[in-house]
Amino acid sequence: MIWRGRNFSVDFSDGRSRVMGILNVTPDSFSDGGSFTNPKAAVARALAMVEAGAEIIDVGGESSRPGSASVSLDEELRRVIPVVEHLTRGALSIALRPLISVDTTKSEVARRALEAGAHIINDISAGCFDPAMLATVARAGAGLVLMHMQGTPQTMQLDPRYDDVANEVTGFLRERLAAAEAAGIAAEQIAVDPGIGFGKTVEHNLTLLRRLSAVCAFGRPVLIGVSRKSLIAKLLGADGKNPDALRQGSITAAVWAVAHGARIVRVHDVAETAQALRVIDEFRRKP
Ligand code: 7PM
Repeated sequence: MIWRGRNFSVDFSDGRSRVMGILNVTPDSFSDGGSFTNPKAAVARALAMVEAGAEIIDVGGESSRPGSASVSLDEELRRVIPVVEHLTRGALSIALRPLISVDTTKSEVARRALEAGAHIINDISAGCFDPAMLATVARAGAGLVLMHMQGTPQTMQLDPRYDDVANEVTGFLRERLAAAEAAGIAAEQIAVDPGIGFGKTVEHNLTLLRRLSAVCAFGRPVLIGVSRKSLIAKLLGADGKNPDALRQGSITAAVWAVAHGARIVRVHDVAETAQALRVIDEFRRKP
């Protein structure tokens, strides 16, 4: 399986899973041990994650924390674009060449980030929030992550309901894959993500993690983000305020996801997760 766009290519046929390191550039980012609104600090953090084994850096300027307020276009551009420019134009990109994805639902942020050299747009709304998003990704020939969310970040955790969560999530992803392809995005540019924690109860999340094969059946790389999420905190009876208390649980969830077919995991603790995945990748490898 290959994931590629005009300026990147990831070949999963080597059997290795890939770590996507989370780079929050939000002043209110809480779960990465600090915030990186200063581009220099953000670049240093990105470099550390790449050295620790991240092959993709996911730059996010709009917190999608449940109940969080949305960020203005100007503010999100101010946070994200300088960091993308540093990451794609600086020495880091030449020496280590991480792929840069940008976690945004705004087509103007996507357009400017892709113009600055980003490779992938990670849209937690799967192109539903901004009607120009799919055309923007198509025009740039970029990679795209299509993620499922029920509702919006402001309201999604109030009362999530499904008749059959696995069916509804795969049905949504099937519809968004078709919409993306109709907009001129090739299937090989797309990765899919069931959106752990995005309008889901603990039981919904567990069902999706048990039925990952249903998401893998699209034949596209599956991305899972579960690192430090409230799912892990709830399973451990932790309050979620101390990220150290969620590290081992998050790694275990990442290992489960990869063992059940996920190809990319989006994480905070890159070194520890990369080590775990190196082992599980060998277990998975076909003889
Ligand atoms: C507060 C709550 C802050 C949740 C941040 C988050 C995903 C993502 C995020 C994911 C993809 C986080 C999330 N999660 N993109 N962006 N998949 N594709 O825990 O699961 O980082 S934001």
